[in-house]
Amino acid sequence: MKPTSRSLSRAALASTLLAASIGASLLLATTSAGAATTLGASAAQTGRYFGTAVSAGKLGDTTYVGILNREFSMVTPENEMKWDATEPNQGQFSFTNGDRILNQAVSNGKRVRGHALLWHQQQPGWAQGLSGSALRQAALNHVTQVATHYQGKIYAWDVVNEAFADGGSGGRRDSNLQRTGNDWIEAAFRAARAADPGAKLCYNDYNTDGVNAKSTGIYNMVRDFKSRGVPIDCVGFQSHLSNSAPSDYQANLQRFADLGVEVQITELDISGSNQANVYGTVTRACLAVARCAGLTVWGIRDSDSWRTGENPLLFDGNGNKKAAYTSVLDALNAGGTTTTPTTPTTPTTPTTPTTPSNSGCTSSVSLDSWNGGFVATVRVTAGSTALSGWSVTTNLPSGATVTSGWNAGQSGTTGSVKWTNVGYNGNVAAGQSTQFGFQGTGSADGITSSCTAG
Ligand code: G2I
Repeated sequence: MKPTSRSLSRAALASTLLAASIGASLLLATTSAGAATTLGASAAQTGRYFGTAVSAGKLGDTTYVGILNREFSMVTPENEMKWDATEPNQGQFSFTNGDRILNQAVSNGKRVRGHALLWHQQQPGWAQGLSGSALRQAALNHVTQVATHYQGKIYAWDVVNEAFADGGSGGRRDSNLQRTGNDWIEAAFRAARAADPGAKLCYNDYNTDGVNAKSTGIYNMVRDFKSRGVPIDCVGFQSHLSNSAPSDYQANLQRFADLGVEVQITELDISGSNQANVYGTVTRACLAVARCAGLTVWGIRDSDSWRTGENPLLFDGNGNKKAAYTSVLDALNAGGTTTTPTTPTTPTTPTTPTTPSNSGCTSSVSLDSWNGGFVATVRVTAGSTALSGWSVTTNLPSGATVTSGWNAGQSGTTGSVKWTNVGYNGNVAAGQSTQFGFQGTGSADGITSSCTAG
């Protein structure tokens, strides 16, 4: 029997419904695959991270740790890797709290941003009392020691934090570090690169969230560093914002990215009634810039924020998601450019091969050079018996002059310079190594070294 038009339309309706329901379930599957439900997972869809500042003192708080483990893929120690925390007395390093945060993060599959090797604030009292070459040497030794301790474990270091002045000058901020010479920033970057060639090295600052005199001063420094081969990989935009973001926020990120550095939002927090919208705007700006590697908020719950009473974060004091959270998550899930991860540029070039001069120990020099200067890192390695003291002679080419050294006693500044262990690094177990370093003017290309035990 011929189907009636009614039964035809019934059949058609049924198949339409069937198709619709298959379509709906397909659509649903697609949507849920593309809509991750945590900040870290949704940022990962475009190759980015989503991080938070973490305080070691809160790692026993189960609500805090629950949100941390669920939501974030990057961690920045809020205070625990700063100079006052890591070197409370000169030459005595304390990594306990920094290590706690790092280990908690790594064991939960997160990466770590190191913050911050040199800053005019949160310096230990002994450093505040230094100036000139003593401070320069202490600062570079600090960079070397801390970056060496965390070598291979840090995604990116804020090597220098907040070195530019606020206001219209576009110049450097006055500080004890700045008074050691304008090249202190590049010397710090070179020392950090020598200590941990695998970490991205960032300059980090605030009030740089649009095109203004301060961000332009930093832009010019980064451009200069890139042109001279100073090892810089990234610029951190803290983004402590109040109710709005500059209209050229994204354009400002993009102009830095166009210099060939990665850009990162490093300390995001936003006060005010427009908070949720601004969080969305900032997130979309990062997503629109291919070299924007990720965003970090400066704390988890409003009660964890340094901005007491301003409630600038994504979770309320009870750990509940706020509208700002949803705004960020939706922006991340809407997608954007896929970020193009870069690897640190200009890795240190090891120069001299190990020169075994006698039994007992060997030495090798890593040089990080720029036009007119260098930082040398010397590794001293014990042979088959332990060392209870060592000395290294470095032979510098003519024109090279040592201006300061660290972790070794020094005799001479040009030509043949002798270095002797200090109290804490004379004992080196068989097969193990210790390091010292120095910086100087001129070119040290061709430097050789030899080590003597005892
Ligand atoms: O100031 C906000 C941030 C600006 N950019 C660099 C960041 O490193 C900085 O973080 C804040 C921390 O969030 C605060 O927690 O840096 C402050 C220090 O300048 C930190 O505050 C300090 C207090 O001033 C100290 O009294 C306290 O002992 O935190 C210390 C540890 O809790």
